[in-house]
Amino acid sequence: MSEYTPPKVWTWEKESGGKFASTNRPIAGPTHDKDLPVGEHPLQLHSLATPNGVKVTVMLEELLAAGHKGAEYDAWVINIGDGDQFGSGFVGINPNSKIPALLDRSTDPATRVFESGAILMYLAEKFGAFLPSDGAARAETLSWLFWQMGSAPYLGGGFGHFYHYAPTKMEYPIDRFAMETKRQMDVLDRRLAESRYIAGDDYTIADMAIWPWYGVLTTGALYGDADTFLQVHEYENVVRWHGEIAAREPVQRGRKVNRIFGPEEDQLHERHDASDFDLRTQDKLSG
Ligand SMILES: N[C@@H](CCC(=O)N[C@@H](CS)C(=O)NCC(=O)O)C(=O)O
Repeated sequence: MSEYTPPKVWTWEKESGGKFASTNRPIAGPTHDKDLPVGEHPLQLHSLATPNGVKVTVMLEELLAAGHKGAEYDAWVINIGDGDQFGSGFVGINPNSKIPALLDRSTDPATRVFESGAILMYLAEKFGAFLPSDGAARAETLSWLFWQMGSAPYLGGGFGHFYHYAPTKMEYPIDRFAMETKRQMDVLDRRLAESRYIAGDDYTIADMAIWPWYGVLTTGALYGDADTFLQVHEYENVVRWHGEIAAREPVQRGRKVNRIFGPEEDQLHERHDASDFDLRTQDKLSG
């Protein structure tokens, strides 16, 4: 690796290269005016089926499957590759310009919620589901929910970025973040050796937050050959837990919402009604 001597003052002079070079900027705020669309349901989700987006669509599908009719929602695509996250309407509901973001129009005025962990908590509290109401069980669930929020940037922004997306491969950051990712997987593996779900006997928002990152990592679907590189099959309890959650029908539905990549039958770009899963996936629309 060639040595880099930082100048006294950092300046934004050139694109850094790599997959996200065109959207990365050192400033916040909107780049263009664009209103968000509004559907007929109280809950308006603006998102994409990345791991952070999938957490919320899985939660909404789980709530609906559990009979919470008030969880009906419209899901709209924010294509982060095209810079939709910098439109004025989206920045209005998430000043941090990242998916997912939710607008709850059942309150007056409407409530905006951003950060996937905050959205999961908001929905869990609104419907009284998937988050124990008090005591040690609630503390355990929130501890693991916030563990995910603090840990996943090392997996995604650290390991995934330098191992898979960075334009040149550098040993130092790959080594550092591979070590941290394996440590985190071991944390989960030991926890899941002692309990069925992350927070105990019950399936909670902690599982929904952690599964799309660390569960899906065991399948080889994240970051090229990362599953082999990190020998993820060794985390047997995480593999067991991943499979159990992957088999849930609401999870299978939630994973398709706002997906604009992968097999056409798994892509439901917008979701406005439960029947959309049968009628409006991309294979049906293009066939
Ligand atoms: N901590 C945030 C992270 C959200 C996040 O990083 N979203 C990514 C996609 S997974 C994004 O919108 N990136 C667009 C960008 O950085 O411009 C959360 O959990 O909601």
